Amino acid sequence: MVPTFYQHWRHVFKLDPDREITEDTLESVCLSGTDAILVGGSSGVTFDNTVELLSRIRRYELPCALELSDPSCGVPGFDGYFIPMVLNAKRREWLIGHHVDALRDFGHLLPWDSVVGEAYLVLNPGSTVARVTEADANLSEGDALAYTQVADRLWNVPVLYIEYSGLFGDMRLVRRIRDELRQAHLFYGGGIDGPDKARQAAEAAHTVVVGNIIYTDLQAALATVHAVKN
Ligand code: 1GP
Repeated sequence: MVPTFYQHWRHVFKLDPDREITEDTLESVCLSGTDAILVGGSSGVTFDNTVELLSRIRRYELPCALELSDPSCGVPGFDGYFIPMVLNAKRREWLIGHHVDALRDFGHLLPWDSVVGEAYLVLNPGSTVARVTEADANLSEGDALAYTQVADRLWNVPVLYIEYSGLFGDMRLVRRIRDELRQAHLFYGGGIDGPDKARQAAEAAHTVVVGNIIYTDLQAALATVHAVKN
């Protein structure tokens, strides 16, 4: 059975274990009415900073999931685990290699009832994730839709994540991608800096992920919750 714990999430805040967050900010984020916290980052994530962030988030009642891209950061105790696979990575290990290495050693330890495969399509060439994975992020619409079909129809991946990290994406394209899906759940993240963009993203994707603005403009970040959920 594929886990379904994320399927009702409309709004998610993404927290990076490698970035400082004050208790006050964390409290505001966790009590904001968002559906869940997603923990993850493209660089500087360690077991220790992940444990520390999880233990702080656990003071609140909302669900908390980990995007697990490095097995050495596999902290137990999250409500769910997303395993990213970067569809358009030129470095093959980010599509499949790291996963095989990790499962060879740790496959028997994973809580499979709460593990979800997450196909990433990276569409901002300037993002850290694009640099790290050497993603071919300058895709035509036809390419993006073809990747979507591969993930959704050939591989039956439960979550497709359209990742524009740091840049607000093309919502018309995101909507086209959503309309193409037969079974996958669509996450969108990137460049949401307030309620207007949050609303647009909510009209295009099933789940809206808000990250960086938490650290630079908390009030704008908090306003995205209402915009998405109402
Ligand atoms: C990053 O998609 C998330 O992985 C959110 O993007 O930081 O640009 O909000 P932002």
